[in-house]
Amino acid sequence: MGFVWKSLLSLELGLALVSATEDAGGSCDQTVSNSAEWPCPRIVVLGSTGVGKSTLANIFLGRDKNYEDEDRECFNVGHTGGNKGVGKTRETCGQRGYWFNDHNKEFTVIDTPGFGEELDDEADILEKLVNKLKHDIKWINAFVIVFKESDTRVTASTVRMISMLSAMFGDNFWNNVIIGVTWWGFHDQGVASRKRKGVTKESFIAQKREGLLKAAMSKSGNQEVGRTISKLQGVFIDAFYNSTAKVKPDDLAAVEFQTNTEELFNFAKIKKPFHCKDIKSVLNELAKLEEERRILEEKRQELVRQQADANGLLTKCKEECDNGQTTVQAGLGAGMFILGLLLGVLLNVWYKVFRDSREGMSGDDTSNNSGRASTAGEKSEMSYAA
Ligand SMILES: Nc1nc2c(ncn2[C@@H]2O[C@H](COP(=O)(O)OP(=O)(O)O)[C@@H](O)[C@H]2O)c(=O)[nH]1
Ligand SMILES: [Mg+2]
Repeated sequence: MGFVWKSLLSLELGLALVSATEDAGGSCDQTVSNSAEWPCPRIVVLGSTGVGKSTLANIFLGRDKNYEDEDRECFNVGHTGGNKGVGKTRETCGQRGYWFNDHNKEFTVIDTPGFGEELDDEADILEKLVNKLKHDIKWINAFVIVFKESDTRVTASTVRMISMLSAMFGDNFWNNVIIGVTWWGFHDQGVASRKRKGVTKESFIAQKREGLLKAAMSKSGNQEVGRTISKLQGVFIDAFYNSTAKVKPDDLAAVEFQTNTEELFNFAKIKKPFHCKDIKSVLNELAKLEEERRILEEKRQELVRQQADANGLLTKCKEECDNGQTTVQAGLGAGMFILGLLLGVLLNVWYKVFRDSREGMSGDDTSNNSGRASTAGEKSEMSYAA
């Protein structure tokens, strides 16, 4: 009897544990039909070009970070896709392997192109991605949306990418999303540089959640999606960290590398696989985005035109003002000259009149003076006479 109770109790505990784990039945559960081909957990790396998706995929597989695949574009770091520029992987490919070469941890990683950047062949790239996920891989445990440490804001290309992801995968996709941060060095220099800038893991993830939330909510009115995004987990991985080097136990870089990569693997392992069957073609979304882009471009051009007009008016006005100033200055100069002349003439005339009148007066004065002299002469003569 006691044995039965114990068994029931452990069964109950087991069930309680299963229901406590939100995504019980993660990894390859019985619904996954192609686990022999693509072992679980399955991890897709998504993100803009150059953030380090292929590098991450390679190090997860225990390959060199600069691994080169001769046969295909994916997994080549900084790959030149055709003749269209560096870092433009245009294919989506899966690769089965062992997590950091640990043969107890089989898994699949899917490397994707960096979309969301208005490439001329974007529609083609996206259709390939959709087809690969929908018809070949079919079930995914984790979508890692990758950002670089230096991505201090959520760029237009990221918003574009999220819009497309939301449209393609639908609301449930967000349950399998984790934020992956690359270039996040834990060496002294990296730590000091972030400290100087006031950037912490928490502030970085909060900012990314906010950006993703805005972009996703512009496509979905589902409040549950909002709640999921605002709780998205983040892992910080420096792909350039040498995980094979011998390390001291208190080495921050080693501890962080170990913890974060483990966290990602466990996230993928416990997540109920997302079935890619409902993933929609993105051609409609692309057309919509293209239309939005065209309208924005028109507005931009109109603004540029208005600015050019305003600049023209300003220049013209300035010229006229300058000309006006010159005319006024010239007028003033001429006026002053004429005034000077007039004054000169007037002074001259006044001087002449003054001199003439003085001269006239001096003539009278002489006679007066002689008169006064004769009076004095008369007086002396009179006194002598007296
Ligand atoms: N320092 C540093 N460089 C990285 C890191 N991850 C990737 N890179 C470099 O970033 C460039 C682009 O990487 P890649 O994996 O091709 O980016 P993708 O376009 O997202 O696949 C390459 O030159 C990589 O060597 C990282 O964690 N730290
Ligand atoms: Mg790549």
